[in-house]
Amino acid sequence: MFKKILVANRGEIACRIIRACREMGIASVAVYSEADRAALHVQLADEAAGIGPAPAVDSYLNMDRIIETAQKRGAEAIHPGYGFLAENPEFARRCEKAGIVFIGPNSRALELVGDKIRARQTMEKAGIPIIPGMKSVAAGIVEYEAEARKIGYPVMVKASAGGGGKGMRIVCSEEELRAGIEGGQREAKSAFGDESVYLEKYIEDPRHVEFQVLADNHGHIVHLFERECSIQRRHQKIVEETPSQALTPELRLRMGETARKVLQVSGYNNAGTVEFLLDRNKNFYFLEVNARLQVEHPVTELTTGVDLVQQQVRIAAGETLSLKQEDLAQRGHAIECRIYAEDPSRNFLPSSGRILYLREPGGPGVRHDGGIYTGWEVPIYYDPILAKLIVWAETRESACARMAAALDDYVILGISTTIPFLKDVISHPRFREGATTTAFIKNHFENWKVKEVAEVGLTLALAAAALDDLSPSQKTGPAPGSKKEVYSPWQTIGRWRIGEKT
Ligand code: MV4
Repeated sequence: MFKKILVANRGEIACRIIRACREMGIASVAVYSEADRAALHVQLADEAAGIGPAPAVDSYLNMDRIIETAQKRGAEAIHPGYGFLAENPEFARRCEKAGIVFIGPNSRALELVGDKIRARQTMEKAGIPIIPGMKSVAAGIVEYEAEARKIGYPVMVKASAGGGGKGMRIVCSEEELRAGIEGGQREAKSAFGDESVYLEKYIEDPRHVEFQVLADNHGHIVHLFERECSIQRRHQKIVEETPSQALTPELRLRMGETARKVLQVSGYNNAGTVEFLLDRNKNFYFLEVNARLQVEHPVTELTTGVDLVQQQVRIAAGETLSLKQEDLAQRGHAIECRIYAEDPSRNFLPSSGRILYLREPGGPGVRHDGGIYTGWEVPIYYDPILAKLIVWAETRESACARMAAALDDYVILGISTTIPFLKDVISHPRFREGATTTAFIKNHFENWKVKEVAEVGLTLALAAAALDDLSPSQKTGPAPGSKKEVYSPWQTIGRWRIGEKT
């Protein structure tokens, strides 16, 4: 087993990985940019090393600097987390060359799954269901027109180097095709430096169901069931859960076996996620492989009891999978809410600044994966994810209730967050019914605004607390309009969770 691991990431996921290392008796090295000197992951790790200026290209994406730091500090392996260098085949190859273990798939598998067209070819040959459409790039518009006619409108333009919705266009008729292709090519070129696009049949209002898979370096592959990730906004996931309400035991079995086969034919190792689209008639289609530990991995951990980060480390160290498919089962229900530093009342505008007060929820079945603390200033340079709130309960209904209560119990003051928005999503009748498709947010939460009263109450309390010099023992007199004799902002902040919002 490794003695020391460098964690090439920041925020909540770096903290998550550092904690796994500690539990396994492995020393951790955090890396940080100039904007992250005071970040939580730096405080949690056994060692920390500065790797450059705030912009990610100068720090968290600086491959040479990170590999050099690992060598200097004597780390035998690098965990990339998600984002940044996590799915970069060049980084994996450079690690391999430098004699450092990349905790993730081998560079050849990363290359294959990163190329959507090649992946589609591979999957089709293996008999894995793919969305009807092209399996190579066309030479020009005439060929695209012929292909689109064969597929039948509406079609979808997709970037071969893509993923996450970039370069995607829906095209409903031949008149729109040229503009769709050219727009997709332009976007793909600027986002990935590769303008290759292809066409697929457009599937209306699908569900996004993904399977967690683990593959060791000795040919053993297991899946750890699904995650339902349909609640998204502009390809940004907001709420994830498992099990999916859309699957029957029989469908789950078939999709799980398909997911294992996807990894097998890709020559894949370590943790991966196989994404499927599920149409209205419950046909499923392979979409892509996410070759990383995913943001939403905790819901799988809570329902299967498997620590996915520890599994990744063991696999990377060459151990044989100790898990057997027939021993794995889902128990209960888990839901995750992503807490972003964004203002949901202002079109999810990123919000930066100092966290003046943080109270994390707790209690049975409540897990908080965060990268924040009171007094920390949220930098503007990176993905605005602050933390994840994950709950587990025996049934979906009780998990919803637990999540609603935990969100009410969660206070972050000083910056705007998605917490109030998440409360409304979780309490929405359609969500409670499990009617979660990719159109859910668009259909029910367009132009959502935070409720006036609640906002004013907490802002007042915050202002009063600040005037109070953050001293909980002091009283400041009655709040404007309050019937109470004495007013304590701390009581207001404290009562926030039970809904007494003045
Ligand atoms: C699709 C689709 C409909 N038809 N492909 C979006 C991200 C990328 N991974 C694939 N995506 C989609 N591909 C066809 N042929 C609809 C989406 C899609 C979507 C997929 C998963 C989760 C949320 C989504 C939101 C909008 C569109």
